[in-house]
Amino acid sequence: MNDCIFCRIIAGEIPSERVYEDDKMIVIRDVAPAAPVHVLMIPKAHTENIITAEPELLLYMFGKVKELAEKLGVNEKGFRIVANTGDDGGQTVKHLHIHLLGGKALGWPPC
Ligand code: D5M
Repeated sequence: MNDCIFCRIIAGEIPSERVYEDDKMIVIRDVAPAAPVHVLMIPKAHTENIITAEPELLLYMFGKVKELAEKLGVNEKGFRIVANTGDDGGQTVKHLHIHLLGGKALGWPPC
């Protein structure tokens, strides 16, 4: 998966600002933040998106959201999590990732 940018970030071949890491995932600052707080939860094992991922992995990642929101200081005022999926979902990087955005009042709908 050398052509996968997130696999290369996980391997340390491309720099990133990691805010969290464990054996299953990394969490990095988004390079083009859409909010004052904008990080990406990225599993270490390559899988394309929510459709291809094992349910146990998704459960694990969603189970980490509260801890991350507290760490990033957005748990009290609120935040949004987003998993763009496939072409119609606007997924540009084909390695599963969950956006966590906050730090301001976010608009809806997103586009
Ligand atoms: O979102 C893919 C996201 O990945 C998008 O918000 C930019 C971000 N991105 C792309 N390359 C990098 C690097 N190198 N570091 C940090 N963030 C990055 P999607 O949901 O696929 O549209």
